[in-house]
Amino acid sequence: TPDSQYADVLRAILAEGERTATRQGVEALTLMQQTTRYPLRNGFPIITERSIKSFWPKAVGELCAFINGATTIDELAAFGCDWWDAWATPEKTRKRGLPDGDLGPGSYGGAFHDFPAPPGREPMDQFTHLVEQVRELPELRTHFVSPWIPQYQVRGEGKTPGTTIAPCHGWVHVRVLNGTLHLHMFQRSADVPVGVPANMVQYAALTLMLAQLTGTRPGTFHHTMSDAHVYVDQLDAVHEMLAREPRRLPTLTLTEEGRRVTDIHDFRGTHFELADYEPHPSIRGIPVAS
Ligand code: UFP
Repeated sequence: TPDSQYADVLRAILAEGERTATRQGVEALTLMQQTTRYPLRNGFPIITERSIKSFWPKAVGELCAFINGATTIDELAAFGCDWWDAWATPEKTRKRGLPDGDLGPGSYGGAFHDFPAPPGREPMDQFTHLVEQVRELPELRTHFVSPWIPQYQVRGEGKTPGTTIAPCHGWVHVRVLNGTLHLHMFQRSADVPVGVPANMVQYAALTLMLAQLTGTRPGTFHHTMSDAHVYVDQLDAVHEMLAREPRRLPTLTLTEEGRRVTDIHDFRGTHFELADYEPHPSIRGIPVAS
């Protein structure tokens, strides 16, 4: 059956969103707390309102890179993800005292893979820890990952954050119920037309990876978008998507090689294959605020 949750979020923002100024200089229609849930047995959440066939593997590659601690655009490119240039321009990195092309230790890779530890302790690799904990104590409600290192997120006059970006997504709560692994991802800031389709793919794919690594069945991907927004320069594209009937969700599965992975760091975007994806045509050039 077709899935209209993504279109429903867009429609809710158009109907109830407040027009507000943003850091990026383009106004946005903003609505707080939109949620979606995708039981993965019903299909995989890759939007059908426009085709993202050409970029879903890059989204998975990006998350794999972050899990491996990537903080530079070169490291991200090595995982097949080439869309970070706008966030690591010399102007942005130098202003924060970072090397060219480096998003900084306060970006996703730093937080996921090298979370700062108290003196005398090793930095924390959060996903290694998560997998170990789920394997050992699946019944716990404490399986949680955070992309947010507060000391690197101070902004304002005279302050220097340790990153060129403030993580938008990646607060992850994993819960295993009767052998089925559910994943809830909280997203602080959600560009619903452009960013969210990629973020949905990333964390639904993560659900498959974690289930594979822990011998559980993939359950539901829950997505909370705290600040869900549409930039006003994206409205034409949004109306175009909403004029299209949502279609049934495709299937994303791990390849044979992917099913043999035993260490979370070894997953790659190429370990997934997509079937039965019959979306509406892509929409080129939807503006992205950086
Ligand atoms: N954004 C996403 N998903 C992402 C990503 C960025 O939606 O994966 F990297 C959007 C959200 C927002 C902007 O429009 O990027 C970040 O701006 P801010 O830091 O002001 O929330």
